[in-house]
Amino acid sequence: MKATARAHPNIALVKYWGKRDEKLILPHQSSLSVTLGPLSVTTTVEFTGEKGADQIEINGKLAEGSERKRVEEALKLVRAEGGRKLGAAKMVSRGDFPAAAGLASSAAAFAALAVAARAAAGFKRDTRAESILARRGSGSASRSIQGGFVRWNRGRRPDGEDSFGEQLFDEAHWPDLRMLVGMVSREEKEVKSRDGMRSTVDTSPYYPAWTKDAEREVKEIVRHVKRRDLEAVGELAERNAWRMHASALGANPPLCYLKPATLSVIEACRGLRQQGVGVWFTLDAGPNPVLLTTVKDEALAGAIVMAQGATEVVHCAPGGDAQLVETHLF
Ligand code: 2P0
Repeated sequence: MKATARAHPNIALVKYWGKRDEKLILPHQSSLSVTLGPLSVTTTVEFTGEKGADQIEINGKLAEGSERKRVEEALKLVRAEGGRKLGAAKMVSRGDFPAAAGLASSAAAFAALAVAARAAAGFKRDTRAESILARRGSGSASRSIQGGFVRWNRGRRPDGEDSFGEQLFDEAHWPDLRMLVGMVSREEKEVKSRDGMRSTVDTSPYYPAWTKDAEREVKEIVRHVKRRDLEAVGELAERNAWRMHASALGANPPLCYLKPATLSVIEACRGLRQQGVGVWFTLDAGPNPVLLTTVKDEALAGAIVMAQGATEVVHCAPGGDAQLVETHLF
């Protein structure tokens, strides 16, 4: 009745920004991401068989408010499938990277929770069911069940059963690809992704334009990733990130996730490219740029981010699948 899982976060190259169903977390568009190894979240879940409230601890603190509610909802879904006899759950989760700093910690967290909770309830591994459960916690988590390059299919069904992450290429497909997260800010962002995307859908006149290109862009990036064409991937990822941020800037009130240092890094990237260095950027809903490069140019790309005022650069490579591990957190 106890299981522990570890999952990596992911960074989208063609992004998800906006829900067509808030409760089931169904997106307006498909998206494609690469898994960020070695960063990870580890989660242990035990179903105690007893009555009472779930006990939920995240990064050393008892979870409260909306964070607690989201975990409770996910556990409830597992109980609905596995039966009431499972009882209350105890969950302890720990990440090895800063939460809410623009890195999608919720993606790794809900992916690890989905794998651990289903295993603790006695289910065999099933990446589709795990991805759907993870999605109910946080949309991007549907892309962290499998490693490498994962497409979250938009799906058409109102019940969301066709909206899950699907691995297209595993982590061995492009082992020298590097994603460098430039920590230009460690502050929690003022507007969380969930609220930001809702406001963009509801108030930005640019939102329909943003969704219009999405399915085509996913198809296009799959072709570029297949050929391991960094220039084509980089150009498309940059354009897609700018358009996502443009749709958010068009919201009322406007949503600007960028800081001056974000733009400095972006400018520096462009400068490096003019000197023949292969480096592009993408951005999540936060100020920390993620540079896309390869081993060859990794050191130079990292140095330029530090020179623009980053406090740290986190070096990532394509990571593997979410896995069950033997060492429990309690
Ligand atoms: C993505 N982001 O595709 C996009 C790009 C941020 C910018 O998915 O409301 O934490 O829990 O589904 O998944 C972050 O949003 O939002 C995100 P919910 P989530 O990675």
